[in-house]
Amino acid sequence: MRLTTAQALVRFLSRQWSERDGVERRLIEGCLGIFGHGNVAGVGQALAEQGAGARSALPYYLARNEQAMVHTAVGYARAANRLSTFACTSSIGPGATNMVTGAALATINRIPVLLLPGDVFATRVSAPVLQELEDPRSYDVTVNDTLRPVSRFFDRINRPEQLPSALLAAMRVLTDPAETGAVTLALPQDVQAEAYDWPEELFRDRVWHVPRPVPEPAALARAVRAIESARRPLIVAGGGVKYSEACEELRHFAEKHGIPVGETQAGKGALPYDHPLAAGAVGHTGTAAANALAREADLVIGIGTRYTDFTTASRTLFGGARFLNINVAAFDAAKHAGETLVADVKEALFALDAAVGRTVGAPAWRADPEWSARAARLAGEWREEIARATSGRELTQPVLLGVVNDALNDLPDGGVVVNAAGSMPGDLHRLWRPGDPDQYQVEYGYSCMGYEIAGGLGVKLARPDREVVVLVGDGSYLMMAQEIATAVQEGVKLVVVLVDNHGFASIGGLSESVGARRLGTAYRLRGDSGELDGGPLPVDLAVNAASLGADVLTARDPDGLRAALAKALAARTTTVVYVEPVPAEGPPAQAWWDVPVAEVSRLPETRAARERYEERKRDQRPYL
Ligand SMILES: Cc1ncc(C[n+]2csc(CCOP(=O)(O)OP(=O)(O)O)c2C)c(N)n1
Ligand SMILES: [Mg+2]
Repeated sequence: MRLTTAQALVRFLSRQWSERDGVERRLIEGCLGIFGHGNVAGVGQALAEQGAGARSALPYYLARNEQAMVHTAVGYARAANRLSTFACTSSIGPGATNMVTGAALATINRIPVLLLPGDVFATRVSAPVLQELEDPRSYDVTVNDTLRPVSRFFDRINRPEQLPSALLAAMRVLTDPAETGAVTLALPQDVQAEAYDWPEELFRDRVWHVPRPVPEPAALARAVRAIESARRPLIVAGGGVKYSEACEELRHFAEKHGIPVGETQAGKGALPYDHPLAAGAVGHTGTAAANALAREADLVIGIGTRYTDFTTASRTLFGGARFLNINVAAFDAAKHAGETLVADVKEALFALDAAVGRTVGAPAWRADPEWSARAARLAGEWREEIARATSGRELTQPVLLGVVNDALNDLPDGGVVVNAAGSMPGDLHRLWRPGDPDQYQVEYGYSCMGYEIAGGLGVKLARPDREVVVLVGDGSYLMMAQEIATAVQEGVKLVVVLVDNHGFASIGGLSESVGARRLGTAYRLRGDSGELDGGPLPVDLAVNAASLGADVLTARDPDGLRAALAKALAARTTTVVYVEPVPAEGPPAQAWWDVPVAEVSRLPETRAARERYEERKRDQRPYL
């Protein structure tokens, strides 16, 4: 079949399917894109020729910023439990490098996205083409090489003949739960337009079976021994539990053996929040309950977690525990010198269910009953803390989150909450009561300002059946608000709660705690002193949101927020609820986080911060 490379690519992508547990889905749901000379005549022409409307084989979506379109693809893929994603086409040069941040976010969070940056001429006849980076040491270096370290698979298609094998490799990595992340196929602009005679076989429907690897028997036996020799085990549930759709199995396993469960950001919602064994968030942004258990546990069973420094409180949290790590990726399973069980989470829990406590002659194994009872008591106390922190007459941030939480939990569909950076993720981790595992979509692997609205758009594309509420700080909003226009264009309805505290509350607090005087963390005019300490900025974000095509409501107190949310949730079009919360401290951090403080300074507050830092640093230990 004679087609251009780009036409062949588009044709191929529209015929890829993923399958898990017998359910088939489109693997590449559509193509987000911004055109320039590096992709308009190739991929752009190919999309146009196949008819890129909503009902076409590969629907096309115009986004506003290439970074944002990768966020949208991530939001979509994450809400689809990594079984389906989007392709992102960009021009060469800045369009391509704009995707680097999105690619890093995808790869760090282990979320599949397919990136198709244009690239400079393979023939080099017109070099240097507009936007080409010239490296005097080598002509085969291009700006797209910045995508290599943030991609789990990267290839440059310098000849049409290279396309089939690159496509097959790309699909394999996208659908491999252990390897997945950003996958990049860089497409030189001349090659995109070049015709070639492709085998028909390339374009047949292809099903990529997303595997559920089962545990190796010997590793399973070791895991069983580790569990049966523990008295005070604690499960740390990560995103892998949700991606594997193993929340029911987790609940069953925890209940059967009386094991309390702490959750990471990605794993939050794995257990119902009011389950007696749900200790809630664990780590630096964790609950007093989960963290107390973490300090005393003798075995930490990490399930589908990669143990970031927030989870381990920079390796100060888990007291004398040993680790048993259940993970589909050997890399993550091997962390903290743990006993490793490399397997799909659902399969691993299934195998453990059959094996733990079945040793002939031994009584069915359970955690120390006092431990389980203590966990239930602590979890109950934390639920009271949540109720305290989220109620009140003033619209503080915790109260705001409580109001949004209640509004979503009252919906028949449960809704989805989306957030990524600033002071909200920590409060959300500690205080949010997820109605079900699909409700909580906080991106905290890259904690990328600007993800919120663009990612929320992707979540809504994946879950049109649910109301999607995006929580966004003013700092994040100012970095990447423009995808509101994309949501309006697509008729994709979002509710955006814009939390304007006139700067960086999170980093402001952090700055003060490390002796950095809150420099550059409040939005103020440059004042007479020459510092950024003048009056408030005359910037009206509510008007800004309206200018992008959203309906805008303003809320000033908890009742006003309830009313505005009810209206926004009932609306058919994208609605922004603008809020200026009353400054207030949420519950204090229940565990440390390592942010190194200046070792010498003329500032007394820095020296005091350094003293505190050195004290806390003493608790840090490698887990060996
Ligand atoms: C792209 C990016 N740049 C910088 C940071 C570092 N950072 C983390 S939170 C934050 C401030 C966020 O401000 P805002 O969205 O207003 O939330 P707030 O802290 O006020 O709740 C910054 C600068 C980041 N996470 N992402
Ligand atoms: Mg802010």
